[in-house]
Amino acid sequence: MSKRKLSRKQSWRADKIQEERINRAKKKQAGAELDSSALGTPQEGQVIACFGVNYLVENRQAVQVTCMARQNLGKIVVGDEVIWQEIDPGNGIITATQTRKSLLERPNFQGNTRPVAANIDQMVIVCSPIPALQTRLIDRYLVAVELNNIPPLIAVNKIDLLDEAAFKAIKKSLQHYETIGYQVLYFSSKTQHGMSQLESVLQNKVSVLVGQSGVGKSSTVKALLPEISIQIGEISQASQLGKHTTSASQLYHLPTGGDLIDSPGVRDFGLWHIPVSRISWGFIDFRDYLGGCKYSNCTHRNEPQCAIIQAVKASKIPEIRWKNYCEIYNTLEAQDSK
Ligand SMILES: Nc1nc2c(ncn2[C@@H]2O[C@H](COP(=O)(O)OP(=O)(O)OP(=O)(O)O)[C@@H](O)[C@H]2O)c(=O)[nH]1
Ligand SMILES: [Mg+2]
Ligand SMILES: [Zn+2]
Repeated sequence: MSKRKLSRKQSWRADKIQEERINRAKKKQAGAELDSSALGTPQEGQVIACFGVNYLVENRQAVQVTCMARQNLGKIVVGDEVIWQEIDPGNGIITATQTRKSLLERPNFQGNTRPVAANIDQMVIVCSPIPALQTRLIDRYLVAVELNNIPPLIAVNKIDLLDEAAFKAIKKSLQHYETIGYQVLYFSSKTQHGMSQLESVLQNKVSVLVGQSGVGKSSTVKALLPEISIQIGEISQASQLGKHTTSASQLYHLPTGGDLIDSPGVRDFGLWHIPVSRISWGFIDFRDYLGGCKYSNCTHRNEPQCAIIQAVKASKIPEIRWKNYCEIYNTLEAQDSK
């Protein structure tokens, strides 16, 4: 490529960037100042994705528009029902948010909470044999949803990777969750085995897929909606972990009715926003024993005559659940004392 050509291209690009900046600034001003009469009629819509300060909003006719939001509306998330008004075709501004039926939040590093998805009916905790299944992470998610009253279910993907013995071992490690009332599903988004059962529990509900990076959340969405384009990542050969492929949550409509929200994978799920004394309530199998300890302020870790520890010793509660509880408690306690 000649030098002259390159510089023309460069100057064209600089002009383009400048033009985009001016447009963006104009729109930003519009967001802050546009009086309602300059905007289209207010209409209802649902936020289906968020990209920084831009939102993808779908109106009731399933038409998608890119919106900004008026200031002071607070954080808007996927699943939010909003009122928006058109600025010009394809672009609009969110002018109000509707009351949320439910809200999934996660803590940020400053110790505050950050909303993740709104109006969800259930949380699907996706796990897999690779990256390895961690009951520690499952229990953290369960505490969060139990204290938020969002029903969870556990979905084990990639069962095509398991031989009979390995499948039995995974089933055994999750048996207790079924005993205490959680639904556990096994499927493969690759071979489609078990997908119809998953499809039926997702039907007519708004569900969010959560879990470690690389367990196959986006692959599961793709298996249910083959026509969509969605990014699927690889598993690192070295660490056997995912590579954090999905960077923003997105909502998809299921052909069978209901919505499915794909979310970015996590390394861990912090619970710093929850008071330590509430953790035991998040372990639903502990509830029958709470109140039966010798000390009313028992933390159920090492106190004498603790009803939870006794239940563990009597094999009524699996030791791993109690260990995961202690681990969460200790982490939160260490955090609180900082
Ligand atoms: N063998 C097998 N591999 C699968 C299956 N489902 C997904 N994978 C693979 O797992 C890898 C990760 O899949 P993704 O769908 O990107 O995982 P994710 O959970 O969305 O990951 P993040 O977006 O990073 O959170 C890809 O290489 C997929 O091909 C399955 O059922 N069987
Ligand atoms: Mg993904
Ligand atoms: Zn106790």
